[in-house]
Amino acid sequence: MKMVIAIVQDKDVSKLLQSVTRDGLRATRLASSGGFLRSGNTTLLIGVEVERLEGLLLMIRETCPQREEMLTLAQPIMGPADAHLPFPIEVPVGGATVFVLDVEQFIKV
Ligand code: 2BA
Ligand code: 2BA
Repeated sequence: MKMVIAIVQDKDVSKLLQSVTRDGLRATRLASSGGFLRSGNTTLLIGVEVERLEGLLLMIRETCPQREEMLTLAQPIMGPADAHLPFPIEVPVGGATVFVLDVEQFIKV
């Protein structure tokens, strides 16, 4: 068994969870946020049998497209007064950041 940790954008979660459960897979959803943009995202824990892993990864690829997001950073400007000039940068976000871990034991008690 593998544990798939998928960090996805909030807007993609419901579609992905629909596909996951429709396929008979199980998942746990955690509210999370990224260290860089500091905005909300969702972390899904999905324990799957090895033979279903590729299908799951395909599902994630199909439901979580990559997008560009505008982020406003405050850049210090040199001068007599300490000033910060806000400037927008475009950051690619998504599709999904996925970690696949080996599961040593899966126990239900
Ligand atoms: P955030 O940390 O909010 O990052 C959002 C996007 O900002 C990232 O998209 C990436 O394009 C950019 N970014 C992040 N850190 C950066 C940095 N130090 N310098 C320049 N650009 C940076 P993704 O790479 O698609 O990541 C989406 C979210 O997935 C991240 O949200 C974070 O929550 C998670 N993530 C990505 N890589 C991770 C990792 N190695 N470990 C744990 N979480 C990770
Ligand atoms: P359980 O199988 O006892 O699962 C309880 C909770 O444990 C799940 O909540 C989920 O958060 C987590 N979980 C279980 N197996 C997991 C796995 N392989 N990977 C990640 N997390 C896992 P819910 O998703 O709300 O499910 C509640 C109950 O509904 C489940 O109890 C199961 O009896 C049933 N169920 C869940 N998904 C199903 C599906 N795709 N088809 C049929 N029944 C499902």
